[in-house]
Amino acid sequence: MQRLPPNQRLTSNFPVLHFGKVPEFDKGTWDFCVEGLVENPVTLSYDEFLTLERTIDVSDFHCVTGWSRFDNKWEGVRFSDVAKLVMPKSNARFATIEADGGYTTTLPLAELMEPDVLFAYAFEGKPLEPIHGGPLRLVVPKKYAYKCAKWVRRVVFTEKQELGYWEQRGYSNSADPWKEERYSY
Ligand SMILES: Nc1nc2c(c(=O)[nH]1)N[C@H]1C(S)=C(S)[C@@H](COP(=O)(O)O)O[C@H]1N2
Ligand SMILES: [Mo]
Repeated sequence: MQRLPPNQRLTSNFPVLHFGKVPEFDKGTWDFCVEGLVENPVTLSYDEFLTLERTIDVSDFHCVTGWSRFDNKWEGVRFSDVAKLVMPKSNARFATIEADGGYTTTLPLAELMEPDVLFAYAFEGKPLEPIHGGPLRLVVPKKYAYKCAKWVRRVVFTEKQELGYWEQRGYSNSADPWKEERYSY
């Protein structure tokens, strides 16, 4: 199978793409909250987050503007391991991921539970740089990268799907690069 999705071009550098400015990271006040339709909502400090089971996954990254980057080594915590901790209620179907600075994205839990979906705090063996989403970003390899929110602070489990920042602005909600789902019309 062709590894590069349709109409993408390969890049070997790592472009930086986001709106707004890179948030300051203060380890003393930073927290990660998981709430909504869960039995056991949690708020974790950065050090507490680091105690969760660690996973390394190498994956490809596809931006909807047309660049792709292969073999990115991410290290962090699987979404599914976070879900195990909070125990989603039976009516939870989606999650809204919220970042510092107001960026949001959402996905069905069925897709977030894939083993390659991580909340990543390290990249290529080093702490994730702030411009690439440090201290913590979501990585969803099977979707266009606007689903990969940088500077994640909060996850809310929901019954209905909300629309994320780009998804409200005409980008596809399903965002599958192999089907070239770039726009919502
Ligand atoms: N918080 C936040 N996360 C974001 C974005 C953003 O604007 N704000 N842009 C998304 C888009 S469109 C892309 S392509 C990737 C880019 O990640 P990079 O800057 O690490 O290459 O971040 C995604 N995550
Ligand atoms: Mo993007």
